[in-house]
Amino acid sequence: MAASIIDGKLVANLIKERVKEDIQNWMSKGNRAPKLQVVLVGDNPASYSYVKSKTTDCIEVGIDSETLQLPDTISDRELREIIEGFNKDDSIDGILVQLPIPDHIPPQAIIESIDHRKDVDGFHPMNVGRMQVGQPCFRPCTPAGIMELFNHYSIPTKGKHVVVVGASQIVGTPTAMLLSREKDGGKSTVTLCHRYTKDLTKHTINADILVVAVGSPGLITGQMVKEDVVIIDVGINRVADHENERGYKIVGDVDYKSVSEKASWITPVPGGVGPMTRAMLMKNTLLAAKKSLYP
Ligand code: BQF
Repeated sequence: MAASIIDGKLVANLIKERVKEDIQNWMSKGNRAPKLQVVLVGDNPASYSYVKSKTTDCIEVGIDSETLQLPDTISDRELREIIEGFNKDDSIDGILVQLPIPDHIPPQAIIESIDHRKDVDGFHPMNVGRMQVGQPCFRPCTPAGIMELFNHYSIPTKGKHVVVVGASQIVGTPTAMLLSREKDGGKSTVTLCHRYTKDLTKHTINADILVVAVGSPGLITGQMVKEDVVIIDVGINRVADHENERGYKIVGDVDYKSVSEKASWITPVPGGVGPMTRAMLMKNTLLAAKKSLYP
């Protein structure tokens, strides 16, 4: 049986539509528009295009946004001073530093310099810690988007065996956390695999739900999964494709052809998890403006 498609683009549009209505409602009560301050350091073309798409989303839903572009020669201290200025600026609700940042700047110090009440990416230790203990917090956008997909398609997670491949701070680890949690979580049994995992198939073959976020094109093949598995493919990889006019195409970490023959549900790449990440940023920015998480 061929897998049903988890249409992230469609669900993201629904979420953005809801955020847009919420913002109109919020503003009709005399509040100003939410504002997102984006910081882009250096000239990584992928980062530039991610920022561009986020600011387009802002316009679509009615969030004011400003992007500060900084040279990659900026120092760690200068960048932190700029962020501290944004922390103090009452006209700014959310602050987003587009990652990755240049190698000479330690990202953790930058993340921690953002006021956790404006941390719409949900990477600040205050938000990470509060998420673990089930307190209101900004949830990181990709894991939160994945949870929304299960919710929208009524895909049960309770008591399921979820295998997460990739233990990154931004995707794998918080996804495993949210899925394993009882309160507002997936209530799943979670296995978290990473680069040191021996015999990956031994784990993936047991997954009821498989989340893959490693950045390795086609890593997961049909032989590595069981029949009716639910596949969440977070990978975004550029591979050469001469049939495409750009000379490349974007593929996930899952070999779509062989895996979709066995899966019950699968996220496509593009158009699966990626659009959800963007939609959840809009949701977090509205939450930041309402100051409901941290009154
Ligand atoms: C899609 C990101 C790696 C490193 C830094 C839609 C996005 C991607 C794909 C997107 C990502 C990945 C973002 C699709 C934001 C997700 O249709 O498949 C949207 O914009 N993303 C980012 O800001 O920084 C990254 C991945």
